Amino acid sequence: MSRPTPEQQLEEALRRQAEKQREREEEERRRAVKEAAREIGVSEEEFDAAEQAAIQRAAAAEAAERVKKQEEAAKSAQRARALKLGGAAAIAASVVLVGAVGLAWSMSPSAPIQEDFSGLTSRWALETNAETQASLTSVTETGRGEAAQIEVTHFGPAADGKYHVNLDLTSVQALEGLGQLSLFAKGDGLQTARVYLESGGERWRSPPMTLGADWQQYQWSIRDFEHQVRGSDGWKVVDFRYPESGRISIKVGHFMNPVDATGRVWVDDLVVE
Ligand SMILES: [Ca+2]
Repeated sequence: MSRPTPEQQLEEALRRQAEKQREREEEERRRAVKEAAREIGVSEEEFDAAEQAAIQRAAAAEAAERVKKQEEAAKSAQRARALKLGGAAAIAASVVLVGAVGLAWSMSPSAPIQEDFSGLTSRWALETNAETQASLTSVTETGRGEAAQIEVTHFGPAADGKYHVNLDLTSVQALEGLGQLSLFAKGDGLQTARVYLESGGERWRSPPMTLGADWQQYQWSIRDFEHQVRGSDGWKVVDFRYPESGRISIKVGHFMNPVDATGRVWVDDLVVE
């Protein structure tokens, strides 16, 4: 092999210089993300673990994309979804390259949540303050199968004047990447209910459901929920951000219904996707 020309040597030097520059930039970006993560309380171990998870997720997303491509005969809805996944895989891959863990976290949507309220009491629990009387019953409704019925016979204010009747999904749900929440509801006597997503000192509150005598579907973007943080003097509305996880709570107490109201609220088919 002949000796490289000065032009070839220059080209090689430039190529190496560009590569080093790229490596420096990637390292710099990774350090910046790590610093940002530390500022929001993510430890180095958590950061490294999340980065590893992001690499694995990107590999899984690419594998899923390959399978998707082999199923080109799918319907148009499935094709649209495959495109979406393809985009996510590409972004996840580039995100891993720069070590942008924060972005990678948002690239891993949780499994959709679908609750049809069958076998109600194994997953849902009614929670009230001590002064209030209410009950939870599984009822069979035409066309809906089992549904949850909340009956309030007495709202009793606690010392702070508040009263609550909450139907809680007892396990914490992964909510990352989920953007829509819908459920069916109706009411008799009680006119309003809301859905809350609760996570420690943070919660997300849905707009009100104004309940009618007939089943109606309520559907919101999670973006329409009010993000609140608990401070020393109660809950405060803060800038919106999406929840990563939380407990789903359907509430009919104070703030929703007057203290002298009594009646029933039925809910069914809750979906978060
Ligand atoms: Ca049902």
